[in-house]
Amino acid sequence: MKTTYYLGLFFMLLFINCHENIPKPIYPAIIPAPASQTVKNGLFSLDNNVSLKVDDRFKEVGNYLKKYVSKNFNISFTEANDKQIVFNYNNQIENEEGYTLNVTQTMITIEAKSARGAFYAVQSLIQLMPLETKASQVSIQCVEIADAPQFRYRGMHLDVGRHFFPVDFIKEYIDMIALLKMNTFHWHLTEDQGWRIEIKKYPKLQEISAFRDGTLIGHYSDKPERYDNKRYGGYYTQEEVKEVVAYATERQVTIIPEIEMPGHSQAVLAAYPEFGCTGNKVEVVKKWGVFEDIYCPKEETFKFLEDVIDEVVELFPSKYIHIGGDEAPKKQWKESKFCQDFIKKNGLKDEHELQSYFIQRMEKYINSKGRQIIGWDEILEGGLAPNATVMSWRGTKGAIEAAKEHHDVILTPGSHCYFDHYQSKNKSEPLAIGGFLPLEKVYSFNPIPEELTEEEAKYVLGAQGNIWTEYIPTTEQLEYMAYPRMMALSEVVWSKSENKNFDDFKQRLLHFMKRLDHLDVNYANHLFELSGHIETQNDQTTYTLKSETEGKSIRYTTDGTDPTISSTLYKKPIVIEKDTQLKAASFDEKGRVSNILDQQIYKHKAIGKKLSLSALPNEKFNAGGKITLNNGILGSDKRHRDQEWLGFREDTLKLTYDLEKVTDISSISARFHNGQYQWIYAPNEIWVSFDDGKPEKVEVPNSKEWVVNFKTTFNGIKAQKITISIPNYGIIKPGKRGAGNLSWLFLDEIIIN
Ligand code: TNX
Repeated sequence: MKTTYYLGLFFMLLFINCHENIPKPIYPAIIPAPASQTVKNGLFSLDNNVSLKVDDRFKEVGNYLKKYVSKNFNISFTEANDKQIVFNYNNQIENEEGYTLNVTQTMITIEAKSARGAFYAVQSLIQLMPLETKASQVSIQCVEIADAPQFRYRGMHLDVGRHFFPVDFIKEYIDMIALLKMNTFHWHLTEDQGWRIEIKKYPKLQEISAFRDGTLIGHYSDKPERYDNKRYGGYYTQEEVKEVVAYATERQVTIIPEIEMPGHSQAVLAAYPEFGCTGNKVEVVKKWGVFEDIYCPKEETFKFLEDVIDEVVELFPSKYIHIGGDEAPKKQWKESKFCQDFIKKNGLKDEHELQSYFIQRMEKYINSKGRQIIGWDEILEGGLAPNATVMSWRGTKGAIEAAKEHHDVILTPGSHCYFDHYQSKNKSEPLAIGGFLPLEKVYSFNPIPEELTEEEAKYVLGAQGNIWTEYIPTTEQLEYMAYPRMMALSEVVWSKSENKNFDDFKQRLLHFMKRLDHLDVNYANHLFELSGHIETQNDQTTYTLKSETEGKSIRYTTDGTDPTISSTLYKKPIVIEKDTQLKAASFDEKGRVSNILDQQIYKHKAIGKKLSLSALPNEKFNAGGKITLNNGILGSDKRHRDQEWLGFREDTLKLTYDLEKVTDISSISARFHNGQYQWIYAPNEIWVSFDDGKPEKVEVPNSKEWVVNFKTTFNGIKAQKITISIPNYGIIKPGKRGAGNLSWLFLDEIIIN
C-alpha cells in the first residue's frame, strides 16, 4: 500500500467532512494489510436508511455486524432499500478464508465462500468505521478490497498457568485475535504452577493443583529468592470454558487447549503423587523454571491423562489438542527402577525414546477420538509421533526437521514470537524474563525457513505469538506485552510480503492505536522511542539521538529534569564535555509522545579511543560489542544480560588503550559484575602498565556486592598507551555454585581519567 496516498486523502477527507456531527471517516489503514486495496472517491453513509441482506450461509456473521453497529452507534438497519449492505456467497474466491469488500456510495458488498471469509470482510469494514460512539450517521470511505491470508494457521498463545486471567479478559483477547484476522487461540491451561481447567473426574485438580501457596518476587535469577507467601490461583469451570469456546466460535477463532505432558506437570503431582516417579509429596510450584517432577509412564498415569482428554475433547471442538512435550527433564526417569524396566521391556533405547513412546501412546488415544496432536518441538526427540504437528519454539531447527519429515509445522521461534521478552531497552520497562524482541523484529519475521524447498515449505501452516506469563501478573501488563507486537505478527501471517513495509505499518499502527485507546487497551507505544549512541572523533565526543519513527521533534535536558515541550530542541549531535545526565523524549504539538530516554554519560579520557582486546567476549554475552567497554555508558545495576555488560572466560584478559597522544592519567575505575550464582566472579586483582613500562599489580576489593566498584589513582603519570591485564578469578572453590569450573569475568566500562 502506498503511504503517499495518506496525506492527500487525509486532507481531502477533512474538506469533505464539514458537517460537524458526523464523525470523520477513517482513511483505510487496515491491519493486517489487505492483499489488494483501491481507495475510491466518495463515502458510504451508514445511518438508519440502510438495509442488511445476508446470504443464509453467513447469517451469524451478519448478526455479528448488526450487534457491532447497534452497540457502537445509534444506528439500526431497516427494510428500506436505498442503501444496502449485502453478503453474497461466491465460490469463485480461491482462498477458503478470502473475501472481497466493495464500498460504494450506495452499497457495501461482501463476498466470500466461507463464514470465516465473510467475518474477515466485516473485520475490515469495522476498521473502516470511525470510533465515535452513539453517532447516528457514520461515513465509510469507498474502497475496493480483495483479500486473503498467506498462512492457514495464525495463532496467539496465552499461558494462564503462571498467572491466571479472568474469563472476561480472555474474551477481550479473543476479540483482538479476531479483529486482526487471526484464527487460533492456543490456551496453555496446565503448568507446574497451576492447573486451570476443571476436570470433573479429578476434583483434587481443582482443590489442590489450581492453587499455590505463594509466588516468587522479582526475577528468578535474583538471589536470595523471596516469595510473597500469598495463596494464588484459580481455574476455569467447564461452564466457563464452554462460554469462551462459544464466544471464540462466533468470532471464527478456534481454541486449541494445551494439556502438558510429561513435563510441566508438578501441579498435578502435588495432588496426585501416584502419577509421578518418586511418590514424593511435592507442592504446586511457586517459582519459575523447569522442574524435575514429571509424569511416570504407569498405566494409572495414562488412565488419568486419557480421562482428562475425554473431558477436554467434549469441551473443545478443535481438530487439534496440544499435548505440550517440552522441557521434560529425564533425571527421574533415569533414576526410577520402574522407568528403566519399562524401557527394557518395551525395547526402547533410552529416556528420549521413552518420551517419544509416551507421546505416541497419547497420540493414538487422541487420534482415536478423531483429533490430532500438536506438540512443542521436543516431541521430535526419540522419534516423532506419526500424525503430529510440531510447534517449533527453539529457533527453526525443529521446524526444518519436521517439514523435511513431511509433518505439519507451526513456527513460534523465541527470536521473533516470544512476546514475554523485552520490547524496549528503556529502563522503565516492566520486569520481563529477558530477551529482546522489538516490534520491528516481529514484523520482519518470515515463517518459512530458508532451508526448506518449495515442496517442504507447504508443511508450514503458519506462525504463532506466545505469551508466557511468569512475569506478567496483571491484565494491564499482559496487554502491554501483547500489543502492538500482535498487530505486527498479524501482518506476518496474513499479508503478502510485497505488501509488508514497516514504515507503512507504523503509520497504520498510529491509527490503530486510537482504536486501542478507545477500547481502553493498555498497549505499549515505542513508536517514537529514542535511542542514542556515543561517537568520538578528533577528540570530540558527541551523543546522537534517533527516533524509532520520523515525524516528531526531540527535546532534551542535561540538568536531570524531565524534558518538556519547552526543553531544548534537538537539532544535531550533542557535544559531551563532562559527565552528563541526558534526558530526552519525542514531542508533538500537544506534548510528550514517548518514554523518556535517561542516559548517564561518563566523559573520560578513553571514550571512543582505540582499544584492543586479547580475546573477544563470549558470543552469548556480547550484545553491545566491544565498543561498550569505552562508550561512557555503564551497564545495568540489575541485569547482567544487557547491552553494556560483556562476558569473558579467559585465564587473563588484556586490554590495551591507545589514547592517540600523551595524556595525564590520574585514575582508572572499573566495575565488575559479581553474580556468583551464575558463576560470575569479580577478579582479585588487575595489572596496569603505561606505555611499555612494568605492569603494577592493584588489588580489587573483596566484596559480595552485585557490582564491585574498583578505582585506583596515580600521581604524575603521562602516557599514550595503557595496558590493563585482568587475571580471571580462577577455578570456582568447592562449596560455591559452579565449583570446579573456570569463572566468568563481566565488565561494562573502564573509566580512565
Ligand atoms: C520456555 S516455550 C517454555 C515455557 C516458558 C518460556 C519462557 C516452551 C515450550 N516452554 O515454559 O514459560 O520458555 O519464555
